[in-house]
Amino acid sequence: MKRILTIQDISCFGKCSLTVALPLFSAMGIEAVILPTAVLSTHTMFKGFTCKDLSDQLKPITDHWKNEGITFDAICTGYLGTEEEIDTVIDIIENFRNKDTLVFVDPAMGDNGKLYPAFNEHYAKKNASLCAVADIIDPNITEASFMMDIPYKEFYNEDYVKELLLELSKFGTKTPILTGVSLSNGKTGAMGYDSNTETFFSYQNDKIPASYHGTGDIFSSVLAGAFALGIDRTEALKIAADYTALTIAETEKNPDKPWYGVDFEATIPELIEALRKIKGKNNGV
Ligand code: PXL
Repeated sequence: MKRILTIQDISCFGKCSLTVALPLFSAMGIEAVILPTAVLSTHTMFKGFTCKDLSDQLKPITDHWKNEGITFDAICTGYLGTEEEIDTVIDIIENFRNKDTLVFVDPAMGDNGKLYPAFNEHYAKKNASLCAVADIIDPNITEASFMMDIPYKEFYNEDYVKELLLELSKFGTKTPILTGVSLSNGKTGAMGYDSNTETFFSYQNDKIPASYHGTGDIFSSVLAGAFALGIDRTEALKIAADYTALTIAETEKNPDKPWYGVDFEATIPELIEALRKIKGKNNGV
């Protein structure tokens, strides 16, 4: 069984970061090891959230793992807290990676042209150093533009997306993937760039005209999990995008329409089924 380390906060209420990554990795048949960077009462879109920083625990926890000889097939990161914490996370990655470890970074820090309340532009730039040590990164357009000081565009064309990807690849990441990319009216998905082969790849599906918090973390967890399982990149984009879209559609049926997080639990059977089909195909069944 593949083992993945996921480094991000626990928002006790709100369905994001570790409270979605852990169940999704488990559903995907991956052993999930968690390194919580902070405990928050809710995610930061709620007013009055509490936050206990756990930065001083990261080194003792990971030192213990090292002594126990614990290793990871993949390491992924999501929402972090401070610039110092980014440095600690880079050290942890360097300490645990070997030539086969997949390092996946989601520089989660903003959306819709704005940074989340806890962050500023300096923090955004610091994320570039974390992206530099990753094999795969999956910022959205907001995060990419803040990291690189390229103006954010709400309306754009494919050339803009390609320009962002080429600039992201200059960080040193082999495979940057931009999420929330719409390449035509009524569609959304993701586009990536493989710097080894200098080729772009993308996947688009129908855009559901609804917006919920936490969908970026859901997309990112499934994408990281798919890569950790060795699924090829276009299939990985498809499984993550289709699952996210299905989850939004399912949430739309909920009369409460919980803005703070989607009903991803309801669609886990379809995720498992999609993975089963890929496995069947790869085995030639
Ligand atoms: O990536 C979403 C996220 C994760 N964790 C916390 C957040 C957010 C988005 O607002 O506030 C604490």
